[in-house]
Amino acid sequence: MEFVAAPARLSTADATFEHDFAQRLHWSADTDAAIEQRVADILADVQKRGDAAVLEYTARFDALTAESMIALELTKEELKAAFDSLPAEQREALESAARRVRSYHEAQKKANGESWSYRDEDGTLLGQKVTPLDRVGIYVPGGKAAYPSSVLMNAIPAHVAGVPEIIMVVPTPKGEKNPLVLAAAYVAGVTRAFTIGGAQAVAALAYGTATIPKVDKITGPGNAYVASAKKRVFGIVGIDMIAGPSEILVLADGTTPPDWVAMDLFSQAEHDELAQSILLCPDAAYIDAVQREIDRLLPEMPRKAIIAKSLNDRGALILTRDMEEACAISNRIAPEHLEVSSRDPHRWEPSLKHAGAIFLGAYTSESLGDYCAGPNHVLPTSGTARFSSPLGVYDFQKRSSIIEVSEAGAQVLGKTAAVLAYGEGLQGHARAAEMRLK
Ligand code: HSO
Ligand code: ZN
Repeated sequence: MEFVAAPARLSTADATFEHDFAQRLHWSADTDAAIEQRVADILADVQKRGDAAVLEYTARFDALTAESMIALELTKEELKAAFDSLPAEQREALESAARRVRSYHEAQKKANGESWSYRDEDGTLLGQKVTPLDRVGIYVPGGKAAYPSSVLMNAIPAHVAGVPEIIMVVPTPKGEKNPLVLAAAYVAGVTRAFTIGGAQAVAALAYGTATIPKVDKITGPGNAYVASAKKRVFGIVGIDMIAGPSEILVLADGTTPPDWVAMDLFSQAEHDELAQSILLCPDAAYIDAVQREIDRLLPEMPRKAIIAKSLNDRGALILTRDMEEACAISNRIAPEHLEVSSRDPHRWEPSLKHAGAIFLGAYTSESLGDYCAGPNHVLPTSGTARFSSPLGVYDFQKRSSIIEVSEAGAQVLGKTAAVLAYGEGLQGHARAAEMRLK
């Protein structure tokens, strides 16, 4: 079968631009009421019946039976054996990616993940104490969406944060295990791993069962059931984000070989039919060249059906008046990944405010960031980069305020507090402050 990929051609100079642009960007993340109900039932059942319920759902949905949950635990030896079974090239790639991701997150911890304090003029000590979460759960999808790289991206920042227990869950339909996923868990320092998935696994982590320890936060991507379950258990446990389909926006000044840009657009389109790949460029001839490369390269792509559907339904090649306008439109989109494919990326970077990750220069293909550059590949999607950040060490830490008021400090603060407390009609507060006045 022949596939054609023709992303929408838009131009900011067209009268219909705003309308066409809004239509391209719009997508529905509507939740399905039937899924919501099923998930609510599964959560309630696991909360009530624990391991027995998890075993039943695992047998039903993954065709994986076990006498007890313990039989579904992957031992440390099994994780190591999976790692040892890989070809040397894959072992080395996993280790080298893990090393770079670890260094990056160690730098992140040093820069904004450490405790701090200061003393004011009265000798009062004020500060913030940063502590890791005690126990986190990492959800890893099974089947075709199983990404070993995502195991690294979730577990390594938790490890660097100092989380002592990292519990991974990964569905293994019919018992089929993905050795790369198990090996990544080994390399990333996962503490325990269970072959369970879906809403039942999220429930087990959130409520705890006789076998599965209750965690403090659940991170990691999943299908609609997993996303719905994570939303529902939020509040009992923390969650990371609910990630939508992948997105790439390439801002090009026309100096990068057009086949490089075409392939970068494919790289996210191949994730999902709902993924979004957009090119913004002030040079019409260059946009034509990229479209020609899309036509030339598509037939070679094993996932051409997914790529074509994603580009046809959600892709766009947008002609702008200049690079300034391209930057402004990029900020409106707030893409998950933003490539500044320009000879002079630092000229444009200061104008770019909203993006999950910014890739500067023609050599910085997004795919390098997806695997091994170092920064996290779990990023805000669907415009949420306007207000949120990549997954990081800070997601596995929390902060406590520290206050140690000196005797001299209590004399000054006591008066201020008492006045405000009386104003609020709270005698107990006022007198607690006043008792410490000389
Ligand atoms: N681009 C994806 C991450 C990924 N890519 C995993 C390849 N494997 C979401 O940002
Ligand atoms: Zn990717």
